Amino acid sequence: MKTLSPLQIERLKYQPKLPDSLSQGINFLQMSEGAATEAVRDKDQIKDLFKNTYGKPIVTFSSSVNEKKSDVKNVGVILSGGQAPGGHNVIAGLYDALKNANPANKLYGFLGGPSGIIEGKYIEFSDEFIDEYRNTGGFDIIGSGRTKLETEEQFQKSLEVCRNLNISAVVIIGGDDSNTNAALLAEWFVKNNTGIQVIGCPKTIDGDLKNSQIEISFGFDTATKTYAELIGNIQRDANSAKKYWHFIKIMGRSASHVALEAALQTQPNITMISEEVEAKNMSLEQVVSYMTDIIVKRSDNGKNFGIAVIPEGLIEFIPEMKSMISNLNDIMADLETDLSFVNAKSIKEKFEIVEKRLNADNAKVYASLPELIKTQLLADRDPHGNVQVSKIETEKLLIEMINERLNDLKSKGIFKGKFSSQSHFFGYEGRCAFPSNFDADYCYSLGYNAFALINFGLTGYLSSVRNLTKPANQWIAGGVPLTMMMNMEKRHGEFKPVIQKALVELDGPVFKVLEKNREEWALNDCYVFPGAIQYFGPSSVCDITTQTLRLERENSLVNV
Ligand code: FBP
Repeated sequence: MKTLSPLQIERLKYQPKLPDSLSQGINFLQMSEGAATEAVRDKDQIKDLFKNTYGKPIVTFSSSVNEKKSDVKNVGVILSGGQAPGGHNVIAGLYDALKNANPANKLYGFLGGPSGIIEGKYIEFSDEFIDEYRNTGGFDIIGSGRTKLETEEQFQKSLEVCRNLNISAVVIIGGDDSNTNAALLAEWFVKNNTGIQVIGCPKTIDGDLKNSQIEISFGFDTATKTYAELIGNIQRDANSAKKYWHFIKIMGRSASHVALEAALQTQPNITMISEEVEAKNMSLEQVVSYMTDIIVKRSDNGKNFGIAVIPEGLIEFIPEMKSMISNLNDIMADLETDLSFVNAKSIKEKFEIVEKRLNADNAKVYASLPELIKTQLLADRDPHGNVQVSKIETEKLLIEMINERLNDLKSKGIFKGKFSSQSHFFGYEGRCAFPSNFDADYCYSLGYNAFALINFGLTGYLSSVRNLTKPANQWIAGGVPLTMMMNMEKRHGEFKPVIQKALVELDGPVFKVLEKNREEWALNDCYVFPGAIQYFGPSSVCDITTQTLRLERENSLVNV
């Protein structure tokens, strides 16, 4: 028998909130359509690749007094990519909507991510099964995976599996790469007249799947609050012991939204933002100088301690590293099958092979790195051809380089203090936390809304719930065509259609808060201690959104 924690028992009873438009029931909805849409970039190429699903309008739902009955439907759902708090509630919302539309409808969950639909591994959901997972973190309800859906053979197999189960719609819950899969599958299903619809749901703690219609991806709220709690705790420890510099790397594969949000919530002494490093063309040496300078100044004020927040993706945004990693990604695609590399007798031999293949400038950068980092850079790429930045210990690289720099300054009599460091990586700690009230409500609404999109016969759409800084009943439910978010990018050495990532905007309101305050935060101790996420209690504590969402919505010109 499973033992449940007291919090889990209480959370199972929580009834997530829905927008008013959806709460009248799934059969009492009407849909309004906006104008035709265009891809965010590379319009002609995207239009050509998505002949059947390109250019569809944005849609919005409102409640209706007229009942819209629909045929019995079987739907399949896939959790794809990294875990994000609230995934279980997306499935619960989808299930409740589907059963609300017609109790004879069925929901199947494909196991282990997109590979589940190819291999025909699935379960059928029941009330009892779903009820065990309501408002819980994790993706363990059906598991997740990072298999890329892109080949004709994979599409054919998916079709066979859907036909066997009489599935007429598939919901893919994922980030930018997973929703690229959703767009490709939707297009293929239409092109081949299968009658099977595909709907995406915006998931990722990284917060980089957003635009005017997708205000935030789910999981960002809970994950950033979890990291902010941990950073706050470490700040209190640092401020008590006054003996360590803590270097904290925070998850977020490319964009720095997670690090930025956690920094606004806690006000650490140093926050690096990858997008700024790239825009200012800062070299690794300059990044080290910037951080060392703050450490020396604090030490001059008698403070040999502090907190530095480093986004996980930083290494890929330092221009010389970016160029080297991109060159490395291309050659790794070949080296994975090159026997001289695969069977190399030592790691040093692998370094030599890589340095010979990289162009001269990139080889120099690669050769200058510590062995630990050189080895980590050779780790397997993810199925989308990306280097796995979570495996690169940038925080340790920076500590090593700063230490060297401080020793040099010490020998010249410039640095007179002490430097003792601790390194941390906060990532997996936040991805499966109990969803905050915001994520519990948002995810449930996204899932519920996904079925509304299915019921109106749409395909190639992302479930969209907007107006998120308002109470949930005022949220706006609808759908955004996936092709609207796409552009062409290089993957595995080839240009492919992908959903564009939303990076931190340096002229945006969120970054501006950091920019305005960071000098003060660097030298004075302005630490904020957010504490743990609260699920029960005053709304001023339990229902606050992230600062990112609040600042972006306050400054948004989009009229919702
Ligand atoms: P998604 O984009 O799939 O949501 O995953 C994001 C993420 O959590 C990143 O922040 C991190 O770099 C990566 O997943 C880690 O992946 P893995 O779980 O495969 O180690």
